Amino acid sequence: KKRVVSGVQPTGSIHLGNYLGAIKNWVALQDTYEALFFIVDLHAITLPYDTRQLGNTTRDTAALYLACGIDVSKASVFVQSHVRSHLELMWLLCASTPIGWLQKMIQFKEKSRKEGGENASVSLLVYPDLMAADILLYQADCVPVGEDQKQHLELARELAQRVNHLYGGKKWKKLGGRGGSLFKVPEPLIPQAGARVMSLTDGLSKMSKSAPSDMSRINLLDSKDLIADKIKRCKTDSFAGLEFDNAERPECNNLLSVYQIVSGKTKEEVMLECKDMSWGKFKPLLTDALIEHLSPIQACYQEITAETDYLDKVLSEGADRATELADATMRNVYQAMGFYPRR
Ligand code: AQP
Repeated sequence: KKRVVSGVQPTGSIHLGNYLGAIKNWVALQDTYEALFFIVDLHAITLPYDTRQLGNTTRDTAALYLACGIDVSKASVFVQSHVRSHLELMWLLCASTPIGWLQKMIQFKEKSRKEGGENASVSLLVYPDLMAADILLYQADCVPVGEDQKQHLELARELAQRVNHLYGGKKWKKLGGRGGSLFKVPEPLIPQAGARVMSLTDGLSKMSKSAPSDMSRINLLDSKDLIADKIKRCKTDSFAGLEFDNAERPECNNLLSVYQIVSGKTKEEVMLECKDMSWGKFKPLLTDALIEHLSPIQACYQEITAETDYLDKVLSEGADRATELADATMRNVYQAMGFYPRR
């Protein structure tokens, strides 16, 4: 089986965008691939964060992975910081990463500007090295990536090739290694279109954990009343009827797309049903579909979190499995880079 890895940052509540854009796709992937899904807590500290919340959010994110349908008999689920090699490999990769590669990353430019330029943390700059370590450590064949992570995955691929060239092959063999490549070069898995969920208050920005207003997103754990309130107050427009794909109506396209996915209908069915509807008629329909889709996930989350030992056991077993795979890579990398082994 080919191996796939992916993760979500525990930087806030998991929202509909994380679910429809990432976690829901993972559920489909776990049948075909050998999957490792982790909670990337080490990435979550690259921007200022609340130490009282990080642990809780990490636990909630893990519980939601399971509640959304990640099956631990098929996939390994673990917390990134529980497998120390992510950090070790990141450092070793840093040694082969030209600073220029990191400085040209769009996400670094945008996020560091927001943090006040020179005041942004070094971790924000080396974030792509940690992400490359997350992937290369497990010799992943593919990584599901959205538009905003494409550049980081490309860097991971270039880095894998660079390290293979610098330290692999004959040079590694001379040091007693098996020779050949140290890392598999991962391929991107681009999810189908339509999975990008936009903010409820601005159809041109993506739904995001870090947006200041909670009214801009539907969190997977929002109550029925809160979901109803958020949909009632979300941004719409004053055109007649409803339609997909009109660039002048980003909110309309977003809400219809969300409805289509959570109701399990086709685009054509949604069009037939909704094209002549007013917002007043459509909003309760969307609210009900959202509640119906999210209720079983919420019930499952409650069951999982009622029993803390269960989740901890799952995470511990996941970390054991991941450590086994990671250790094999690390032994090779240390050897190929010429380190003196502990005997
Ligand atoms: N709005 C979205 N629509 C579709 N997919 C989305 N993802 C995030 N937002 C949307 C996908 O969720 C996964 C987790 O990404 P992350 O934890 O690295 O967070 P992010 O991409 O930076 O976006 P968030 O969740 O809104 O967090 P903040 O606000 O902290 O940036 C990824 O696969 C991502 O594509």
